[in-house]
Amino acid sequence: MNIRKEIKHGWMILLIIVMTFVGTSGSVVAAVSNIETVDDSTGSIAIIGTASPDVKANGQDSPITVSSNSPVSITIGLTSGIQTGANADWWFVVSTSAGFYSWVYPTGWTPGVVTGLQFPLFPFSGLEMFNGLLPVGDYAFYFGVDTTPDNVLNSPLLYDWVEVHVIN
Ligand SMILES: [Ca+2]
Repeated sequence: MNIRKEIKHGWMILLIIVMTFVGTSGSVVAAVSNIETVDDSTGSIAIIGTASPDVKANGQDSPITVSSNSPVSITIGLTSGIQTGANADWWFVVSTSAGFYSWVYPTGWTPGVVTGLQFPLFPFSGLEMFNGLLPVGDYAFYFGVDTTPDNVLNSPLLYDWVEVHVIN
């Protein structure tokens, strides 16, 4: 009698395990379609999110102050995350005392806020967009991507910026 009871109990546990697994695996599939996870070298789980642009001035994220005879290097990078391969408008824009300028493929720096190019998102880092002297003034360099590829600056827009202050 006790043995039959234990067998029945065992089947119920197995059934619960199977149902939990089926239920969880459904949730996992749903989650993976939105968020991918990766096991990093530390053994912890890192979440791969949406695209994250990065722009640096002389290797720094924080505002820099330089003299007008010191060259400024502007580098950009992108963590594309789950949006890798998504077609996007790319924006490389600098705000100056003389207005906005945009880096446009293949022309180069152009007055106004203009799409740089349309291209699928991919991960990269350390791409130099500018290296040279800047006249005295305040600048903000922006790098952004929006995944509505229509040559219009619109949402969803992801961007980063860095300030450069040039003094005598
Ligand atoms: Ca757009």
